[in-house]
Amino acid sequence: MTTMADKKLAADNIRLLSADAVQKANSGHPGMPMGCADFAFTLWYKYMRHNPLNPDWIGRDRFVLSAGHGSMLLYSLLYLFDYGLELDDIKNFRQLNSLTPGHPEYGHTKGVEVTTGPLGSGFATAVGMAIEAKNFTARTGLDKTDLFTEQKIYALSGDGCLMEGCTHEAASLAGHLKLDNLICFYDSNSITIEGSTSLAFTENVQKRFEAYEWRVINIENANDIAQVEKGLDQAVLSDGRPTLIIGKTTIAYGSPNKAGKNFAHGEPLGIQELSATKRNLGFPDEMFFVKEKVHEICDQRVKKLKIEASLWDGKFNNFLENNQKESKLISALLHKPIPNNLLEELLNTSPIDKPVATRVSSGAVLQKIAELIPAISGGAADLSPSTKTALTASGSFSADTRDGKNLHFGIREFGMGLCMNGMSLYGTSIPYGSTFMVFLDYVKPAIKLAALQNLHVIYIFTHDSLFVGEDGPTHQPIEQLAMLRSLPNLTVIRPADARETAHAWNSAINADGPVALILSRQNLEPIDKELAARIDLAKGAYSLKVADNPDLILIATGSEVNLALKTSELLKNKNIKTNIVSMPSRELFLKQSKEYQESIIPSDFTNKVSIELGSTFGWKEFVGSNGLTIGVDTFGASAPQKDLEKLFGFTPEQLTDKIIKYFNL
Ligand SMILES: Cc1ncc(C[n+]2csc(CCOP(=O)(O)OP(=O)(O)O)c2C)c(N)n1
Ligand SMILES: [Mg+2]
Repeated sequence: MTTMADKKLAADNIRLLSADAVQKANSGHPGMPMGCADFAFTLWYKYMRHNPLNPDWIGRDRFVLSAGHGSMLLYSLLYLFDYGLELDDIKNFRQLNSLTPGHPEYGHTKGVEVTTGPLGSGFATAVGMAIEAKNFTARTGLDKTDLFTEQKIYALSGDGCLMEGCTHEAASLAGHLKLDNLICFYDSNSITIEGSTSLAFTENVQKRFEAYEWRVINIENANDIAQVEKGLDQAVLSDGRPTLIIGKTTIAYGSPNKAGKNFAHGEPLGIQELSATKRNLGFPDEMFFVKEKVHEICDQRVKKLKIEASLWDGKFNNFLENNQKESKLISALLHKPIPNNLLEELLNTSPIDKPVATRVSSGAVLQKIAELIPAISGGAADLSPSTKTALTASGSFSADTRDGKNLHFGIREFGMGLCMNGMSLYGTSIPYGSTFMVFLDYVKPAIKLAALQNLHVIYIFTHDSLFVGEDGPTHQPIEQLAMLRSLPNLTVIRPADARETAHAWNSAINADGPVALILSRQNLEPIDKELAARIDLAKGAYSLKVADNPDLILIATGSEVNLALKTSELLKNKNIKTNIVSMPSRELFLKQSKEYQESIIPSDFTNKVSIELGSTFGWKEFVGSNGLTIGVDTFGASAPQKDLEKLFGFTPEQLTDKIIKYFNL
């Protein structure tokens, strides 16, 4: 029997391990781990279903440390619960190549479910996990067993998380969707970096969450384990809504002189104060001291957890054996196999021989993908009629219909992106999300987190240039392509017509990280059939048209490929010979061998032109210092496309003149 005193001892030990690690690193955040140790230990020890032996166990509850600055709290737990962290890892907190970086990094440290640090992002990611858990179990019939009914997604958030807008978006969606598998703990310590929350945050959080249709449970003193247990006993019993536990805590609890103070947030306690804290908590004045009793109770618990997980596995395997159809689907969702002939199937579905917008051909292709790859699910931020992303063969995911694959994220772009990350991290979806390209500014931080975590999520950004026309400059992307291309580990693909769009989706599905598809609102002529035989999108760029001894190389992307072809015809009339390079993906091209790159865009060839209806930023890299970059480096204007073409010099005639003049041809 573990006594309350034993549990308190463990929580105190977590406080001190965390404070010691911050002290040794001489950087980090001791306050939050010290304040939340009672809640977090209680959760991990008594309530959470997890399996340290197999951190990827699909039956596990998820724990998301949204307040990522409190990473030492998580590392202390991973150490005590035997996830593979050693005391030396704790001693190496924040050091180069350690398993204990400043903020938790998914894929780097076993047991870290999500990369967190940008406040609020973990909370919203947890909402995505809760969505996917509901969807996965409903689609596979597992919701009718007792295997997943108890599964919870836990998030730990602080004042900062709840101030950030993304938690508003995600909480609003979670309440609407009645995600009763979601339990968020709010570490209400009334302190942030600058001082008391009264400086900037006085709203009634309880009423706010009740308005979102959440259940709110208050723990008056969440540094008292008995009260924490009472709160969690209630929280784990679903009442049909997501749950917010508001736990009042004291930052740096246990420190005689720094508890409750804002400077305990992000600086070491100091050697003297650390000693005083250890004295106060009845611990010896030693660094990284772990009481035997604490190891004992954690080890016992881990043993039990392992037994519970293996019993669960037995039941799960039994389900798989007795439910062939469901078992097949579960396997497809978990392993996400890709048919060998995917590209062929997509080309057969794509309307390749008539002028269509690439958003439209993408929509057609997506239906086929959803049919062939069950793990595909997603939606839009209220724009699916425009982004063409609704799956016609499937229903909507809602509080009443958990098995629908169409997600209605609402007008919450940032929330959408973070939910996509959560869906992907849960492990049973290749999620996609869509909006107008210009609004990717609202979702960018989520894309960065997807790139950092190498998540296979797919963005569909439509209305990809100022040729959206009449909506005007607020709706016209300019710098968005350059911004996306500057993000490491993101593959950006801007196809030129329906054929290239089928290829683009093929590459997106075969990618092993995040992808952004950039699609047109306006119709685009299909690339001439003969030329189209040269399409080699997977290489990122290829020669669509080749001349003998060319005078020029025109490099274009997306809607500007056709424009380049037309321009080359006019140039030909003037005896100027051009090569046309279609470059749908800079990233894929830069992954090719130097020889291939040189064969398409030779560096010693001077007369090179880039044509793209957006910022010219980045194009000098390909056209060289003598080359010509044609784009738009101002904002657009509200007018019909025809007028904008002339205003910005994007007619074949204007382009021809400009090129001839520039190169003195
Ligand atoms: C999006 C974002 N903005 C700012 C920061 C920098 N930052 C880290 S912690 C913090 C204060 C957080 O306060 P709170 O959540 O109450 O944490 P506590 O001080 O209670 O540990 C800030 C501003 C951040 N990590 N993420
Ligand atoms: Mg706080």
